[in-house]
Amino acid sequence: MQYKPLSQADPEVHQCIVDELSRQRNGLEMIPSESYASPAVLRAMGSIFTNKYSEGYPRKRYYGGQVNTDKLETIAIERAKKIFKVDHVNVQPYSGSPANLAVYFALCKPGDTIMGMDLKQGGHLTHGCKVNFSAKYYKSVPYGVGKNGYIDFNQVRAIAKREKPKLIWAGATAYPREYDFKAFAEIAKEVGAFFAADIAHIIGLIISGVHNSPVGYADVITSTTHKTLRGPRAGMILCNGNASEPLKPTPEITKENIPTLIDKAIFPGLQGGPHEHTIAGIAVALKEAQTNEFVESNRMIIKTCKIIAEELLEDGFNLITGGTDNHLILMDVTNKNITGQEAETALEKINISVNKNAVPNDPRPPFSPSGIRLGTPCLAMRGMAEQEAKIIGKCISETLRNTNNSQIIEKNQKIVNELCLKFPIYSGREVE
Ligand code: DSN
Repeated sequence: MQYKPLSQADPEVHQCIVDELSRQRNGLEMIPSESYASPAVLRAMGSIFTNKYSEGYPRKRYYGGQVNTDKLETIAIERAKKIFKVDHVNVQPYSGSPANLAVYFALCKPGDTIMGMDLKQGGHLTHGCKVNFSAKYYKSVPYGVGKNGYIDFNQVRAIAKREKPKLIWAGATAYPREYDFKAFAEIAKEVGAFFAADIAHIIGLIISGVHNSPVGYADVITSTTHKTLRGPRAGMILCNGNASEPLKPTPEITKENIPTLIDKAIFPGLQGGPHEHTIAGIAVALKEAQTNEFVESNRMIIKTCKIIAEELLEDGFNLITGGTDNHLILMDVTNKNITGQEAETALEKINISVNKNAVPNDPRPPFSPSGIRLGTPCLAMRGMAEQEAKIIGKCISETLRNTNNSQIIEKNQKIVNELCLKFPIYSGREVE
């Protein structure tokens, strides 16, 4: 069979990829949930493993021809087990939301009470937001943050004692501080709940030892693999204990049975054939995550984030919790007489991508919230360090204080362009 290169086979799609590559190269990506997958990860993901059906798990499949998929999936599993020092890993979730759905499916019955951080206070949709399956099929009793923006553990404990949830989640999408997994575990134990930690945002920080780990505290840990892990868009579930034979009936919902319950929830409970090409990308990302370069880059994510936070604080910006411990900043911009949407648009003009975001107890509507969320994973991955963080902090501050001043916009656009040229991404032809 004769194949044409993509540029000839489908010039329209090829052009979209070329244009997106140019956008990524020429702008500063500061949406904290984004990252750059390496060319090796991209290569693995775009491989011929996409052709293969492999329902089941290594050595227990429903289709033949699994000699290479078994080897591949086992490599990914073993790498994750080694990194996190856990007994059991499932690398088949299609992404973070399906991974979380599997936790519910494994550990709860419809109608059970579940508890996660309120979306309006920084939590994730799948942790019990009222428009999501997690609140439609379960009774959601959310917790939030205190006046200082930090998770209020007195409130978490009080709600847990009152509502007796079956499952408590730690993890969020817009929380700028370190999570106290031990405190969550203690509360879960007090009320007899399962404790799930969703580490999607901070997985790279945990691997690099710059954020504490939920291993040893959480009964089950979920993550995406495309945020600070820098892998493909997918998910992963980690736990301790051993899974029993998948062909046996689903066991009782107990802590000891979690590995089996999770495996059965993913397949055949929720998903069909695993995306082995994506699992190939996860395996490569997990190998890269064991390098010094990965660890150093994650250290730099936090350092640069703190520097940008300091610059913004100096100029009177209102940072939720007054700063950051991790890779992201959540900032209420209304004291500068702009909305989150206006801030996002102004920064887009200087080629910095951030996202508008609600702040805790936001009086404004979700489509036009009071804040923005920004972060440094992509900056550090480009090799930017303290000096560049200072420059970027100043650019953001000046732009947001002068959203209608075209000269200032132009000046900062130039600074951003120069930084992008000095710290290129995908500079070879390997991803074109
Ligand atoms: N949408 C992701 C984020 O941006 O944080 C969470 O799923």
